[in-house]
Amino acid sequence: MYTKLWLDYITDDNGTVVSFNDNLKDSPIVQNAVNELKSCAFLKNLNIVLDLINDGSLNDEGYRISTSVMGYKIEANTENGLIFGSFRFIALYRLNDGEDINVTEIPANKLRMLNHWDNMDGSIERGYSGDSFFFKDNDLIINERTRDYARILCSLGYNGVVINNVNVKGAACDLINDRFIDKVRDLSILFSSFGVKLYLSLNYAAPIDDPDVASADPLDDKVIRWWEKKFDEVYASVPKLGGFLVKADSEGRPGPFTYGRNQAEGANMLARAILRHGGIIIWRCFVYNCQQDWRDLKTDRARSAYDYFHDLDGSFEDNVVLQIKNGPMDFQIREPVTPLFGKMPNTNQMIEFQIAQEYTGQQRHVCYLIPWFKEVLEFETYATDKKGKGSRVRDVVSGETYGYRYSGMCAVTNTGNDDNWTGHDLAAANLYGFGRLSFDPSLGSEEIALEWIRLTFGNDGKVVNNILKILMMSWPAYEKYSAPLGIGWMVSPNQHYGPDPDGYEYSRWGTYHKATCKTIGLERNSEGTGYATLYNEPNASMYEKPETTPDELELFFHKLPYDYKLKSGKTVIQHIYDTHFEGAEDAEEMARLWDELQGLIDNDSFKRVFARFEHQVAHSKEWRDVINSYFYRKTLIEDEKGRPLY
Ligand code: GCW
Repeated sequence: MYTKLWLDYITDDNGTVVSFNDNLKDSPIVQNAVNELKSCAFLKNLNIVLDLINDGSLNDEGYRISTSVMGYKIEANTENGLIFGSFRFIALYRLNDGEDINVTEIPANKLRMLNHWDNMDGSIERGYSGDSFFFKDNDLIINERTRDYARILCSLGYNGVVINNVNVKGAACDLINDRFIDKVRDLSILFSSFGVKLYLSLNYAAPIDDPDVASADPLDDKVIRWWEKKFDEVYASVPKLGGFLVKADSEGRPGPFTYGRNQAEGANMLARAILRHGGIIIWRCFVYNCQQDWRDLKTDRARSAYDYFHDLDGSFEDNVVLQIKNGPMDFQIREPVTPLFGKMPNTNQMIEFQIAQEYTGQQRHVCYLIPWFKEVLEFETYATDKKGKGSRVRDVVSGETYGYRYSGMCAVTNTGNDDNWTGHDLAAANLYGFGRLSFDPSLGSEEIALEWIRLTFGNDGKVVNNILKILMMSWPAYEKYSAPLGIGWMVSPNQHYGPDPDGYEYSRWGTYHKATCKTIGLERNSEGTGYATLYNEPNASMYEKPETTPDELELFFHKLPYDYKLKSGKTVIQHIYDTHFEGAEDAEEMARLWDELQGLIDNDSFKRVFARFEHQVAHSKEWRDVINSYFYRKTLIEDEKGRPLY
């Protein structure tokens, strides 16, 4: 039986009385909110009022929670606001031990989404928590677990979910056909009764299979009419559908390039066809040449999203949102921020993160990613032509900088049908944290971690302290023992797990570190590939020279000799040795902190994480040794501290 994560509090009747406006009595959303409040074991004999009001400042999904002698009141402009507020009330009540609660919370981002890479056969691309709980044997499943998942999303304020892989294959093509449409409708109704919109990934090439069309050219009338008719049919059955996510011209997926059209022409064709139904098209910018030759020194994969999209600013329809990965490569442990943020004033954008730990330990290593996401969101883009106040990444993607119509944050999710949902029990902190962060990017990563720990493991001081320490050490530790200084990609090909310094070096993916016996790195400044120049000033100048580039990104931007002195005072090679020894020690320290919790937390959870740490400790040593040996053998430079190298 699967766990209920932080929603593990259901009781038959807690004696709480919930009252609400008469006209809400048939609302499934309010019904779900009331059920939650009345069946939460922590809320004994309370009086709670749910009140629909008209207060412009609360927007569509915000809420106000207040306390008086009469009890508690949750107010919102919409039913969605009421249910988000109800779940939040439960969390706050538990965290504050029943003290007075007086808060007003309004989500900063319009779109707060999870993307599933679930396939209809039940497998999950880059899934590390078992199989899909949406799909099995080419069928769509709706059961108690689906409902619990909707509760989990709602409890964090997520308001959108894409249930199928962006690489749309096989039976998934039928999700918009008669075969599955009734189930898709049922699922959309279930999710919307928890304030969450359902979205699907779509196969851009679908009309090719219709013999009367046999094309996917976005400017072909037949193709246009095919999509119009398709969306009419889909929305007639599934009126609550949010829209579609599209991966086109990427890693073998078809797209407008096949027909000599650009990305805007492709996206707009779909956007116009879906407009009358109120749907949106989320168009991914993960477009790059994946047939590169490692000898080609001109093509730089890091530039590609920018090169394909930047000049199209202003030419996308208003119901298109560009979904852009946080970094220019692909979810590595460290990358600079994608330079498109803050450079497209007239095109809706949202940011895509990955909480599935594809490159960050695959949910076998603990890696709390929220501190990393915070750094990205706080990055100052020095946006040009800004219309609003701020220009940090989080201002851009919240729509503040440019007043985007649609924008926000999404993450490739880390969930599956494992009993604990996320494979590693501590990976649930990323599912929790990403939801909270997309609701309120001003929250601190420690603050979020503390909430999650207390709601999951209780308030014991040692438990809270040790898990907090583990979480906060985990991302830096992983960075220390894996690929150094922003270089990325030193992983086993395809699998992306475990050290393999040359695993991607001579491949077609455009992911090179170019290590020789003298230097490492690829020059990306104005004399190199020019990538650094794509940023607004002063970022472009900062990345232009090694002396001003932050240490942690030094090898992303520059080709440097191993004895180059970093700002830390260490040489590149000594930094590599030191961090790799340290990282493996950190893994041991985290395991030790966990061991201290035996008897203080649920034993099953203790044992599961204990086993993962046994692996992590051993695997971090393997990382340390493989990386250190690689560089020692290349350079023959000894460790200053005399530690053995092989
Ligand atoms: O990092 C790559 C992954 C692919 C993924 C792709 C993408 C869904 O290895 O598995 O495909 O990114 O983001 O589209």
